[in-house]
Amino acid sequence: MEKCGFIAILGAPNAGKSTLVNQLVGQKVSIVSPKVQTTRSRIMGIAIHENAQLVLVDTPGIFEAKKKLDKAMVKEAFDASAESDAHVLVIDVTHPKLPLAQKLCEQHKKGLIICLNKIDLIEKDQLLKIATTVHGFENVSHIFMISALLADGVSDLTKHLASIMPNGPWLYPEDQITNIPMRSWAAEVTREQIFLQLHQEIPYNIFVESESWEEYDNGSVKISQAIVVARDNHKGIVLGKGGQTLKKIGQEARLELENQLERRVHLKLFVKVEEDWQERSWALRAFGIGV
Ligand SMILES: Nc1nc2c(ncn2[C@@H]2O[C@H](COP(=O)(O)OP(=O)(O)OP(=O)(O)O)[C@@H](O)[C@H]2O)c(=O)[nH]1
Ligand SMILES: [Mg+2]
Repeated sequence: MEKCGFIAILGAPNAGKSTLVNQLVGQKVSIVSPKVQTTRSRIMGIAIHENAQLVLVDTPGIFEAKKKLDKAMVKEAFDASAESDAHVLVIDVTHPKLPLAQKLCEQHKKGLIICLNKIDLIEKDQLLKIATTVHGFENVSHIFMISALLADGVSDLTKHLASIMPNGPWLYPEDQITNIPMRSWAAEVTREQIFLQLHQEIPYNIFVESESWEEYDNGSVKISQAIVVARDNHKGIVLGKGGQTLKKIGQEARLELENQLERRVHLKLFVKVEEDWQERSWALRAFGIGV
């Protein structure tokens, strides 16, 4: 009998949700950075364990959102949660934000699986203190202690998730690992580099769009992408002195694309200014990824 279900991966920004999804899938489907609010929309990673297909839904971090954009991101996380068969709350043990976790547990009547993540970074006795506190929260069905980065404890989590999936046919072909269209995924790879190479507010004010994707007979692919910035002065920052910053973003993104696509990639990046892109078409464009 086949089993299949949706698993929402929830938690505060930077808790390690995307790292965990990538580790469960065994390949990188969702971008990761040391900055908060890297993930903007729901990204699905698909994993298989024995007869169970696990559809992991990576979500934007949950926090007290005030701006329109931020509220839309947090709503994505809650919507994903409402539609799922299982719910994993990822807690960064180095910044556990326990009041937020407690509140989420209280609201979550269906039961939450808690992953205490980044255990590679703290002492055992401190971890036990956090585990004891979390154990007292309402609606907690299981607690796992993991390092998503080092894959420590992740296989136990996989086994548990597989065991609780409902009976039903697999929803995706066996070799599919994400539901994101290639073009959107390629845009995410560039956005990840922008997060890694640029500082302060810039990464939060950009949008990357793959405008064309051309395949050649020799197996190579040419991808053109627009980096859309909200202000004129941001354009200069993305370009850098003599275009050096953009060049570096392009080089690193191309390497990652070549690595994952296993073929030669020509990546053409250009920067354009669209002052009101966030207001005008935020939901359509950013949440158009896959869902
Ligand atoms: N040391 C350590 N670092 C980790 C671990 N898991 C994640 N990280 C790091 O934590 C940072 C944030 O990881 P992400 O996976 O992007 O976190 P996220 O929860 O998806 O963040 P948002 O999408 O911004 O909400 C990255 O620098 C990761 O490498 C872990 O188990 N140990
Ligand atoms: Mg993320």
